[in-house]
Amino acid sequence: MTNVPEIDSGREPTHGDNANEAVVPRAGIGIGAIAHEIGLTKDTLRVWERRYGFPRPMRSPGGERLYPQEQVTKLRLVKRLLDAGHRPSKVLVQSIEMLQQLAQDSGVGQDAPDVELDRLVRMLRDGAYDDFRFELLKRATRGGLERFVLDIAAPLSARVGNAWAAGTLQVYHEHLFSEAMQVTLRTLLRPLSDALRGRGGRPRMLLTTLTGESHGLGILMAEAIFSLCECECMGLGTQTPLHDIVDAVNAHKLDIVALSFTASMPAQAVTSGLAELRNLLPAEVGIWVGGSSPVLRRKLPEGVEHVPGLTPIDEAVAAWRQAATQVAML
Ligand code: B12
Repeated sequence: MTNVPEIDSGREPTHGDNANEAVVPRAGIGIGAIAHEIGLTKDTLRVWERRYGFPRPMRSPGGERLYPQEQVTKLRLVKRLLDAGHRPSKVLVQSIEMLQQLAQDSGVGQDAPDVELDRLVRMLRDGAYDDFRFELLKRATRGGLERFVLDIAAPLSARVGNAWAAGTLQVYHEHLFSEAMQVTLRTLLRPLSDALRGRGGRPRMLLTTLTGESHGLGILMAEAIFSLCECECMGLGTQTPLHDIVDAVNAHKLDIVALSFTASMPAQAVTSGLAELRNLLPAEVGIWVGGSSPVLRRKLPEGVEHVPGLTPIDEAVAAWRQAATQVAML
């Protein structure tokens, strides 16, 4: 959610116009910025334009595509519907009102009513950051790490993302949210990690994201749950190059690499990154992936396991331990 620079296109597409003519100022956003923001490739945007007549960008005096804000809003909605399983041919031809209806009918981006979570989002929106930070810490210490992760951190992240997509929170709100959430999670996690160190808790996990995935809250939440399952965890933050992952695994004799992917990382980058990492790691080292990227629900490279959420972590760890015991008995 970076601030996308607005470029004043000056007018509708008009190659060869006289630049001195009076112009109607119209704001537009370039194709690279749009593709990055929405999580699509530039090629996809061009193909849709040709095939479905949407989006319909204006042109800069130099002929570059410029997308007006209404089209960006519609594209954002289109992307969320596609992530939820709708097809491009069905959604791209609809009006924004129809798409909003479709999103509502299929529950896409809709937050279930929750007074407490709504209150936290309001604090962020109203600039009550000290209150927000205090509330997070209070809830975390009152309910404990697991309840905090499952009942507050995870659903609040989705809510904040939806509020940004709906335009009711700004990017800087999201940064403040991430900062406060990370501090709270780490504060609770630290004593647990310290106590687990040296106890030989297995599987020994490395947790990170691949280059291109800058969202780090999902993997931090996963680290909290793995730690509660008494796994020894090595969190490397976000965007670790593949060779560094491999070096860390070999140096520390780690059992599993756990990775997180949101929908903002292009599908191709997810699958190629995973295939390459699989090739580089010894066969006995597991790769577990989680997060909201729709790619994870499709076919993954052989030897990569999808853990579909935070609650299934318990089960995945138990299954790994059982398999490890059987191997040890052979
Ligand atoms: C905070 C945030 C940011 C912060 C990130 C700061 C940080 N240090 O992490 C900032 C402001 C920097 C940011 C930037 C962007 N963001 Co952002 N961001 C979010 C937000 C609110 C939370 C991010 C997050 O960490 N999510 C990850 C976790 C919490 O959610 P999850 O993927 O659903 O995973 C869950 C489980 O599956 C599990 N899990 C996750 N990982 C793993 C791993 C394992 C092994 C296991 C077992 C489980 C597990 O835990 C989660 C809890 O339920 C989300 C909203 C959302 N719904 O996630 C948007 C969101 C991910 N961002 C989005 C976008 C578009 C962006 C930008 C591209 C926007 C832009 N204009 O530039 C940039 C990306 C920049 C880049 N270079 O990649 C979109 C992506 C949608 C899409 N289809 O592309 C989202 C979904 C918002 C939205 N509703 O549209 N963002």
